[in-house]
Amino acid sequence: LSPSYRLFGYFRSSAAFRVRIALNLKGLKVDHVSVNLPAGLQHQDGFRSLSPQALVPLLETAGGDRLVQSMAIIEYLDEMHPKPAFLPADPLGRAFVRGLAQMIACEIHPLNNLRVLNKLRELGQNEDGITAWYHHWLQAGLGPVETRLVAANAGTFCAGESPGLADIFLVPQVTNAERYRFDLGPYPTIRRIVAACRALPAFAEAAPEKQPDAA
Ligand SMILES: N[C@@H](CCC(=O)N[C@@H](CS)C(=O)NCC(=O)O)C(=O)O
Repeated sequence: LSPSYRLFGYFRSSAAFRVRIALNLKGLKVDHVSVNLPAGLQHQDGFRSLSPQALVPLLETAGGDRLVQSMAIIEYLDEMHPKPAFLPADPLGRAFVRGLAQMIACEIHPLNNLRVLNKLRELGQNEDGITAWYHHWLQAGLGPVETRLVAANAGTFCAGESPGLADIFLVPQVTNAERYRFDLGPYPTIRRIVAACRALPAFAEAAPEKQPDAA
């Protein structure tokens, strides 16, 4: 069976990591194209002509359509390949899960992205300042995620007994936090859920260090 999708990503990109998890959970075959972000390849004309924002991930379908933004890509995959479902059946459950995913995707991740950190460096911030910035936004974002999970009496995963959209966003963000030596002690529910996810091959095989382009 030839792959029906092509994923432009980078091993360390947590947004691409989300899409890798989603593809694995759906059991979909994919060809990986590595875009070396630290080397700036996302800014070259070749990639920018595919993705005007110069960001990964970008998913190309068998029909040649190109999709950007990990949330949109993952919801597209969920609609095209409904089993296993990434969202609960009830509207309240769906809003809960989407809320968690957006707390990560909209309120934490964009502030700690490579281009933002590079801009801070350009404005004269040293590496201690960069780490303080990074940790600040993690703390501001993960605390409320933990609170919501505790209040909802989260199951093995963010919403019940099977992994879904919120877990797909949580694991890469926690992986980034670990890389930046952020203390996850105050977030026991997050740690428990992430451990449960990592025990699944779909998550484990999507991890940065498992990718062929890992440095
Ligand atoms: N909101 C976007 C974020 C995409 C994004 O920020 N990608 C990062 C890697 S995780 C990137 O390509 N960064 C390149 C840069 O900062 O120059 C999504 O969810 O797809």
